[in-house]
Amino acid sequence: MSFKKVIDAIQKNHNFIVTSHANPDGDALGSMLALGAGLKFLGKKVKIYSRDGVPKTLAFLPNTNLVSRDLTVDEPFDAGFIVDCAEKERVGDIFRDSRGIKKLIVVDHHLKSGRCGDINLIDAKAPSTGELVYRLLKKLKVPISKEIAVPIYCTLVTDTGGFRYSNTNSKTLKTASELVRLGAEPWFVSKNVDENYSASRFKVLGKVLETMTLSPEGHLAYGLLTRKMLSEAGAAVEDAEGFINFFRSIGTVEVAVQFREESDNLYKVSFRSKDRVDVAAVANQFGGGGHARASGCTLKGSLQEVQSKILKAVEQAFKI
Ligand SMILES: [Mn+2]
Repeated sequence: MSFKKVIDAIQKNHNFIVTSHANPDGDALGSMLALGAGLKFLGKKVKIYSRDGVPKTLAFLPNTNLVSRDLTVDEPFDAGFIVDCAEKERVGDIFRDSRGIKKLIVVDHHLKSGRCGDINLIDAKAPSTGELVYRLLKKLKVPISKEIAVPIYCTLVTDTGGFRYSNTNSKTLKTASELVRLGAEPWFVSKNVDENYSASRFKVLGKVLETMTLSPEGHLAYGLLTRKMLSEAGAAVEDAEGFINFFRSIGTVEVAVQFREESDNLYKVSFRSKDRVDVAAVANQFGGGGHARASGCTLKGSLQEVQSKILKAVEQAFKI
């Protein structure tokens, strides 16, 4: 763990960019906002960059007005942070091609991390990237104000499924307890994260649930989300977040898979597992990544081709 190197880089530099993967989720955005606020407290100049801006569902977080969607390839920075992701290309094309960032620092908790940073602070055991940011800010003696506590608490809620997933342990709950003491309100965050959906979400959910296929022995469930379903329901991709968890929640299911049509002959495949199948290993076979219980990859081909490749790999994974 290279906390020391990261702390050094923060102390020696002034002008930072903080970013994460495109279509940021709660952990990505919460980590950016908390780190940004911490760096500002230390007197640093900070640009928080998100190619896709702030999703509506996360607009309740403090300081989202400071998130910028604009970046040019030559914009100069002493150092750049990528959080919750370790591949420059996942941030977006402009960031991937940027020439102005002198030192790149990755803070991430994914199992198979791209480690594209000059410094890589990676802990696959951390429940969220935000928890790593929290540890970093404490080591930097940054006082944890409410504007830091709330986004970090949000990273825990979103990445642990509301403190239910296997990445939740007593330390996670202790951290959450500290954050609540420091001003994060559980109901405020949960209400915004889990009870703030659009009605069109449920219209498209109905269509996706109808596509569900269950394997004969009931261990595998998979479903499909197409662009047509989204447009018929008047829904955006972000309205369909987390549908795969419905498939995993079936008692007999160990692995759930969702195929989402991204464009013609291009599918985003998401995986969830319950207890034993390492779905990060499955996603890795197709150039994707993630965690043992939640992962994803993108595949080219017709739906039939993509499904047959993926379902074969999942079948194999059951045998390991
Ligand atoms: Mn994460």
